Amino acid sequence: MNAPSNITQSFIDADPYPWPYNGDLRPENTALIVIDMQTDFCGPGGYVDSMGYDLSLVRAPIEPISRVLAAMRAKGYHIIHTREGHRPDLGDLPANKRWRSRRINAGIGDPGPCGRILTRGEKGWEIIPALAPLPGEPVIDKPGKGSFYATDLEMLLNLRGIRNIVLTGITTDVCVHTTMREANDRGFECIMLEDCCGATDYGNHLAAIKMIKMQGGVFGAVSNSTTFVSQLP
Ligand code: C5J
Repeated sequence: MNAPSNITQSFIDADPYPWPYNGDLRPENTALIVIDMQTDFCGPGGYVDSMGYDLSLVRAPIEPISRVLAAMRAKGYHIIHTREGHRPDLGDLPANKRWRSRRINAGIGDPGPCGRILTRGEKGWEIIPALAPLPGEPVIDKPGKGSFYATDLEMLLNLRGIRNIVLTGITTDVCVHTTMREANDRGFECIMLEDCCGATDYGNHLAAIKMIKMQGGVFGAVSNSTTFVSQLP
């Protein structure tokens, strides 16, 4: 759909096309989604740390995200946060997901330095204080990688008239990518800010970004926090 003719068109420099495709970029129709910036994914003693990955890769996006958050909050854009985690009784944890995590000594639901791993209500499951949601900003609790599966995210976006989604968070190749794919298939216009994302493997981070740009932007477009903040209307 093209922007109504009485609306000024605004674009963010992005790859492979200026985003959004129709220039209809406004606080009313655009949301920032901050994905899974939880201690379990980027803090000492959390799930990713227990698996032995380099925390610096998943902590790198904290500062760029906080700049984007501040800019979008100041201009009145929608802000949504997500958390991956399971019910304390693990009734929403598929057996194969638990089995795989236990094989690598990071059993979901098992005790760890930050409480039970990836379990709702535990310390490790909380969003890190540097990116804490403000009162009124929705937090989507999801049992899977995608933010749409088994959540009310789509309803919330539709009821607010949101068409554009700015994706940030961790990890680039897993929860951020899955959410971007889910959103794209539903017709949302997506952009990923590459320095606002991080993966447990840098090669996977780069590959995930490259995948977005194929086929004319098969899942949307890619930009970065500096460009985005300087061009955000
Ligand atoms: C993973 C996530 N990697 N937030 N979750 O298990 O990407």
